[in-house]
Amino acid sequence: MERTFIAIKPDGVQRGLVGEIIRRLENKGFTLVGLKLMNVSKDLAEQHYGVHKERPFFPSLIKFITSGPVVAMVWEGDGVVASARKIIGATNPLSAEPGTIRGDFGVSVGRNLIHGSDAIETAQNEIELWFKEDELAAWKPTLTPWLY
Ligand code: FUP
Repeated sequence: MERTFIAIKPDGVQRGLVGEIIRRLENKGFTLVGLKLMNVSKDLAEQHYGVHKERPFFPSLIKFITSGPVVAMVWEGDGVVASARKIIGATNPLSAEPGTIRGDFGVSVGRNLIHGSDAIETAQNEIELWFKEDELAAWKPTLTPWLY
Protein backbone atom coordinates (compact mmCIF):
# COMPACT_ATOMS: atom_id res chain seq x y z
CA MET A 1 0.00 0.00 0.00
CA GLU A 2 1.24 3.47 -0.92
CA ARG A 3 2.60 5.66 1.87
CA THR A 4 3.54 9.32 2.19
CA PHE A 5 5.45 11.42 4.69
CA ILE A 6 3.64 14.43 6.14
CA ALA A 7 5.09 16.92 8.64
CA ILE A 8 3.19 19.67 10.42
CA LYS A 9 5.79 22.41 10.66
CA PRO A 10 6.48 24.55 13.76
CA ASP A 11 3.97 27.21 12.64
CA GLY A 12 1.21 24.60 12.24
CA VAL A 13 1.91 23.23 15.72
CA GLN A 14 2.10 26.69 17.33
CA ARG A 15 -1.13 27.84 15.69
CA GLY A 16 -3.00 24.83 17.04
CA LEU A 17 -3.68 23.27 13.63
CA VAL A 18 -2.51 19.72 14.46
CA GLY A 19 -6.03 18.39 15.01
CA GLU A 20 -7.47 20.21 11.99
CA ILE A 21 -4.77 18.84 9.68
CA ILE A 22 -5.08 15.28 10.96
CA ARG A 23 -8.87 15.55 10.69
CA ARG A 24 -8.68 16.45 7.00
CA LEU A 25 -6.48 13.45 6.19
CA GLU A 26 -8.64 11.13 8.31
CA ASN A 27 -11.86 12.43 6.79
CA LYS A 28 -10.51 11.73 3.33
CA GLY A 29 -10.14 8.07 4.35
CA PHE A 30 -6.38 7.66 4.64
CA THR A 31 -4.83 5.56 7.39
CA LEU A 32 -2.38 6.98 9.92
CA VAL A 33 0.51 4.52 10.40
CA GLY A 34 3.14 6.73 12.09
CA LEU A 35 2.96 9.79 14.34
CA LYS A 36 5.42 11.61 16.59
CA LEU A 37 5.94 15.10 17.98
CA MET A 38 9.64 15.90 17.78
CA ASN A 39 12.29 18.57 17.71
CA VAL A 40 14.16 18.45 14.42
CA SER A 41 17.96 18.46 14.51
CA LYS A 42 19.91 20.65 12.10
CA ASP A 43 21.33 17.48 10.55
CA LEU A 44 17.88 15.97 9.90
CA ALA A 45 16.58 19.28 8.54
CA GLU A 46 19.52 19.61 6.15
CA GLN A 47 19.10 16.05 4.92
CA HIS A 48 15.35 16.46 4.45
CA TYR A 49 15.74 19.69 2.46
CA GLY A 50 19.06 18.66 0.82
CA VAL A 51 17.64 19.25 -2.66
CA HIS A 52 17.34 22.97 -1.79
CA LYS A 53 20.81 23.42 -0.29
CA GLU A 54 22.02 25.89 -2.95
CA ARG A 55 18.84 28.00 -2.82
CA PRO A 56 18.97 31.43 -1.14
CA PHE A 57 16.14 30.54 1.25
CA PHE A 58 17.90 27.38 2.54
CA PRO A 59 19.41 28.88 5.76
CA SER A 60 16.11 30.47 6.81
CA LEU A 61 14.23 27.27 5.94
CA ILE A 62 16.54 25.22 8.19
CA LYS A 63 16.29 27.79 10.98
CA PHE A 64 12.49 27.72 10.76
CA ILE A 65 12.04 23.95 10.66
CA THR A 66 14.35 23.53 13.67
CA SER A 67 12.72 26.37 15.64
CA GLY A 68 10.09 24.30 17.45
CA PRO A 69 8.42 20.93 17.55
CA VAL A 70 7.14 19.30 14.37
CA VAL A 71 4.51 16.57 14.04
CA ALA A 72 5.96 13.89 11.77
CA MET A 73 3.51 11.43 10.27
CA VAL A 74 3.19 8.60 7.80
CA TRP A 75 -0.15 8.14 6.03
CA GLU A 76 -1.17 5.17 3.93
CA GLY A 77 -3.71 4.60 1.16
CA ASP A 78 -4.22 4.26 -2.58
CA GLY A 79 -2.87 7.37 -4.27
CA VAL A 80 -2.03 9.01 -0.94
CA VAL A 81 1.09 10.83 -2.19
CA ALA A 82 -0.67 12.88 -4.88
CA SER A 83 -3.91 13.19 -2.95
CA ALA A 84 -2.20 14.56 0.17
CA ARG A 85 -0.42 17.13 -2.02
CA LYS A 86 -3.84 18.26 -3.29
CA ILE A 87 -5.19 18.48 0.26
CA ILE A 88 -2.11 20.51 1.27
CA GLY A 89 -2.23 22.93 -1.70
CA ALA A 90 0.39 24.98 -3.55
CA THR A 91 3.75 25.80 -1.93
CA ASN A 92 2.90 29.51 -1.70
CA PRO A 93 -0.23 29.76 0.48
CA LEU A 94 -1.31 32.93 -1.36
CA SER A 95 -1.56 30.86 -4.57
CA ALA A 96 -3.05 27.81 -2.86
CA GLU A 97 -6.73 27.19 -3.54
CA PRO A 98 -9.26 27.83 -0.80
CA GLY A 99 -10.22 24.46 0.62
CA THR A 100 -6.60 23.33 0.81
CA ILE A 101 -4.70 23.49 4.10
CA ARG A 102 -2.27 26.17 2.90
CA GLY A 103 -5.06 28.00 1.05
CA ASP A 104 -7.25 28.13 4.15
CA PHE A 105 -4.67 28.88 6.83
CA GLY A 106 -1.47 30.37 5.35
CA VAL A 107 -0.18 33.63 3.89
CA SER A 108 3.59 33.12 3.61
CA VAL A 109 5.75 30.67 1.65
CA GLY A 110 8.23 30.63 4.53
CA ARG A 111 5.41 29.67 6.95
CA ASN A 112 3.37 27.25 4.89
CA LEU A 113 2.35 24.98 7.77
CA ILE A 114 2.91 21.53 6.38
CA HIS A 115 5.16 19.34 4.27
CA GLY A 116 4.02 16.45 2.07
CA SER A 117 6.24 14.20 -0.08
CA ASP A 118 6.10 15.14 -3.76
CA ALA A 119 6.45 11.65 -5.31
CA ILE A 120 6.30 7.98 -4.34
CA GLU A 121 10.09 7.57 -4.37
CA THR A 122 10.64 10.76 -2.37
CA ALA A 123 8.06 9.50 0.12
CA GLN A 124 9.98 6.24 0.63
CA ASN A 125 13.22 8.14 1.23
CA GLU A 126 11.61 10.63 3.61
CA ILE A 127 9.85 7.89 5.61
CA GLU A 128 13.20 6.11 6.03
CA LEU A 129 14.87 9.36 7.04
CA TRP A 130 12.28 10.31 9.69
CA PHE A 131 11.05 6.98 11.05
CA LYS A 132 12.49 3.70 12.25
CA GLU A 133 10.67 0.64 10.96
CA ASP A 134 9.36 -0.25 14.45
CA GLU A 135 7.79 3.21 14.81
CA LEU A 136 5.35 2.40 12.03
CA ALA A 137 2.20 0.42 12.77
CA ALA A 138 0.79 -1.37 9.75
CA TRP A 139 -2.93 -1.91 10.35
CA LYS A 140 -6.13 -2.33 8.41
CA PRO A 141 -9.35 -0.70 9.54
CA THR A 142 -11.60 -3.56 10.63
CA LEU A 143 -14.56 -1.41 11.68
CA THR A 144 -14.64 0.37 8.32
CA PRO A 145 -13.55 -2.37 5.90
CA TRP A 146 -15.25 -0.59 2.99
CA LEU A 147 -12.44 1.98 2.93
CA TYR A 148 -9.95 -0.46 1.43
P1 FUP B 1 6.69 21.92 -1.23
O1 FUP B 1 7.04 20.63 -1.91
O2 FUP B 1 5.35 22.47 -1.62
O3 FUP B 1 6.87 21.87 0.28
O4 FUP B 1 7.74 23.01 -1.74
P2 FUP B 1 9.29 22.95 -2.09
O5 FUP B 1 9.88 21.58 -1.90
O6 FUP B 1 9.48 23.62 -3.42
O7 FUP B 1 9.90 23.92 -0.97
C1 FUP B 1 10.22 23.43 0.30
C2 FUP B 1 10.05 24.53 1.30
O8 FUP B 1 10.95 25.60 1.04
C3 FUP B 1 8.67 25.16 1.26
F1 FUP B 1 7.79 24.48 2.01
C4 FUP B 1 8.92 26.55 1.77
C5 FUP B 1 10.36 26.83 1.41
N1 FUP B 1 10.48 27.78 0.30
C6 FUP B 1 10.77 29.08 0.61
O9 FUP B 1 10.90 29.43 1.78
N2 FUP B 1 10.90 29.95 -0.42
C7 FUP B 1 10.72 29.60 -1.73
O10 FUP B 1 10.85 30.44 -2.62
C8 FUP B 1 10.40 28.26 -2.02
C9 FUP B 1 10.29 27.37 -0.98
